[in-house]
Amino acid sequence: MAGTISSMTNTQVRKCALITGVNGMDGSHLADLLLEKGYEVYGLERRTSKPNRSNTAHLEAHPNFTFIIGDLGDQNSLLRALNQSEPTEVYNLAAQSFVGSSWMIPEQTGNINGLGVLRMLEAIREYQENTSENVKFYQAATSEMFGKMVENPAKETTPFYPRSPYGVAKLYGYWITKNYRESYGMFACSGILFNHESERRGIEFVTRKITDGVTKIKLGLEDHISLGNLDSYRDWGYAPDYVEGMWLMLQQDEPDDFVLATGDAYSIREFLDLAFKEIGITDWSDYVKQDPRFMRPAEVDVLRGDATKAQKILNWKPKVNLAEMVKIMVAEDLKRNTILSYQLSRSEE
Ligand code: G4F
Repeated sequence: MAGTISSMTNTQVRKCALITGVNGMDGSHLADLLLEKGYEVYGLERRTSKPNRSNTAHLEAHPNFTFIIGDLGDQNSLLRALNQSEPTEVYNLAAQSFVGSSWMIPEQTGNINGLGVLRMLEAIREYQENTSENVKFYQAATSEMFGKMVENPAKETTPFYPRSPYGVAKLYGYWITKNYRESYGMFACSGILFNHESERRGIEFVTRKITDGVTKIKLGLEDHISLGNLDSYRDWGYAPDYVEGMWLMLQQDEPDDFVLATGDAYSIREFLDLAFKEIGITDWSDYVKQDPRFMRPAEVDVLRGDATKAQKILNWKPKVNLAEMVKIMVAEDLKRNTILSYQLSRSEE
């Protein structure tokens, strides 16, 4: 049974969120935001021998935050999580989130990113039937569904053309969310988010790989960064701005789908320019090697979004621009890698 926030009065509406994928970049930023807003927050994490809580360690002692074990691959665990947390809002952010790996594990990607959404929707449907409670549902859809970009910039009405098993699976998640909204009247929304990054981004993604790499080069820990295609373009925003958009979608009177994007696309080369500039290097050609291992069987060359609808209806706008975000990410990686460098030098003494 869910607890109550001690400061809640009888007239206040209970605000309680269940976040799947809470240990990821978006999940952890969203948990921070909702706790600040006075929510009770439950974070679903998979059972592993050692959970990766590098983004959520600071929440362990928070009085209004609770971890729950569960898995999008296990229907009963989702219903149990709903019964335990009694949420008013569910944010489904758990996924096999790395596009590059989706060619190696296409079946698992389809199972979690596609059928996992169905399992959560079914669990919510059953929970609502059993309790007569209404639960609002957010599905983390993605600009990867646009893939080959039939229209540039892409908006909510742009036809989809996914280019990876990841994008195809996410498209199922998007459509099943829409279908449950239309079939059962559920308050279910998809946020079609273009790339968004932060200092909490996993190291396998290109932005964080670069900011981590340049700081290691500065500290003499590495002499180059190995990358794949440098000529793709992405519309990169700052993740804390984007989780606010997720929350706004669930505060509307009617459920709907929204694109969140900055409207500007930059190449990997331009990202490299900005990151190397932060450590005082203008010509990075000697520090970057192209490695075929990081090339993809099918590439999404350009992603650029049009968030006019979100701006009009949600009053949502990104606050942090790319150069500011790169500055934040490089500064954080520099701090972390300076500690690492110190620890390495101590262990060698
Ligand atoms: O950072 P990436 O791996 O992100 P990608 O594939 O755009 O996916 C991210 O954004 C999606 C939203 O559009 C999300 F749905 C998804 O979950 C994830 O958050 O790659 C960005 C670009 C690609 O074109 C890739 O080919 O960078 C290129 N790239 C070049 N070298 C590299 C590398 N990507 C990675 N991960 N590693 C490289 O060494």
